Amino acid sequence: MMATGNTRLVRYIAMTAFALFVFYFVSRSNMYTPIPGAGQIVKPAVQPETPSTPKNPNPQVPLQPAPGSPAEPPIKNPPKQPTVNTGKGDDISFARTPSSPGWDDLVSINAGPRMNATFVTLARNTDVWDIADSIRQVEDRFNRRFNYDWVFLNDQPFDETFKKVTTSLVSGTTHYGLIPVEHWSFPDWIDQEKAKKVREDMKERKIIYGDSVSYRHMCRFESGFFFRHELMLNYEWYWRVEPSVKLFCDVHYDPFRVMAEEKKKYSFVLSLYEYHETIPTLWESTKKFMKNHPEHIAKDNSMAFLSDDKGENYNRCHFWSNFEVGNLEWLRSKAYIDFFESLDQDGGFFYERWGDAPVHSIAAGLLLDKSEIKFFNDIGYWHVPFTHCPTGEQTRLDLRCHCNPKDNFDWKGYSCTSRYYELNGLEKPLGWENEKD
Ligand SMILES: Nc1nc2c(ncn2[C@@H]2O[C@H](COP(=O)(O)OP(=O)(O)OP(=O)(O)O)[C@@H](O)[C@H]2O)c(=O)[nH]1
Ligand SMILES: [Mg+2]
Repeated sequence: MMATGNTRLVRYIAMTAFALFVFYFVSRSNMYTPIPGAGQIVKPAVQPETPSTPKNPNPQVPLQPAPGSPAEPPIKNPPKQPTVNTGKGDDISFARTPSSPGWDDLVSINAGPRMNATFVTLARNTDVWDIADSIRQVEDRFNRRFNYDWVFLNDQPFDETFKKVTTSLVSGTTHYGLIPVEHWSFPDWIDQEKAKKVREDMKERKIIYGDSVSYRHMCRFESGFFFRHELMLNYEWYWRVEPSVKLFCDVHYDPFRVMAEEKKKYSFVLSLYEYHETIPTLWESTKKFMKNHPEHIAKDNSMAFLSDDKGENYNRCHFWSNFEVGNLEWLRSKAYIDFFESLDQDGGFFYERWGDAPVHSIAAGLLLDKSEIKFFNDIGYWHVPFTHCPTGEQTRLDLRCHCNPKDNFDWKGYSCTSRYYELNGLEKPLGWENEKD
């Protein structure tokens, strides 16, 4: 009996100890299980103190394999990247106004998601120091906190100096591509003799770059091929940068992400009138395209930006394409490719001197909904000889701009930016009247 009683007592003690033990574990694990949506602290995707990964600031968005490397064939249809992981509105990675959290932090690697995006520059080896200047500005004002890649394209192989200098300056990964000869030569339907006569004639008439063959290849490449280069197939968004440009203001937010969130496809900071002599028949070709492909013309397009008589004549307004942030999938779309190929067949890249700026602009104006074109007032920019200095003193102070507002081209007589505002029913930024001619 005694033994039985003792055994029972021991069993009770053991069971009680076990029950307490189980209770302890359950209660502890409850304490540390995050309750969805209950305000737990989520670590930012990027820890600023992990300098070993500066080239991939967002581990949730894996870096692309080195494009173009022999072992890694280019991704023809890049998988859709997770683009935006927060709703509109401000968060710590998306400071758009001085009252946004994180506005004052211009040092840490930005914690937000990254877009599948790259800078892109077409350049010659001799452009190295001029592009170094541009990169330094882009890095200091924006990319040192975002570390986006940079693709360099050239019709000749890049030399070691070019690669060394640019790689040392870019905070993201750099890629160097050779342009295939088919993208930088006369198509077989072009009459070489006729093209030569045009160049000689333009030289006599002193038309800028009128006698240059390479300038024409450059304009045709930027119009129809850069976005199809194998290195570019890996990306969805691009920001074009030319040698010797300036950025005047801090860029606090990610312009690629702004484009995606606002459903934009093309953007600009400067617009102006093209020289008539370089594009006498561009609009005739455009009208032919519109007739042949009415299916590509957007219903709510920006014809009023391009024409003052509902499409009969081109007013020569265009977005200046040496600065562009845009969507590569739009440029690779059937609509855009049909447009480019139709123009290319007509031969005006060689029989005249069609620039990529009016070509991109007419495409954006006709193939996109007008709401898909963005004007970045807050990106201060200069490419000889024009300045875009943000309108509005408070904006310039908040963004620490170092441009003279008197130089702002936007509201001068030769700019087309007023038309963009009017066409889109936008209110011009405060203070614009003080910056007219
Ligand atoms: N690889 C290569 N790049 C070129 C060539 N010509 C021009 N580019 C690049 O194409 C872009 C446009 O050329 P630019 O010479 O700047 O033309 P632009 O802006 O109309 O004229 P500028 O007022 O002289 O700047 C720049 O990024 C140049 O570096 C060329 O023959 N080969
Ligand atoms: Mg230039």
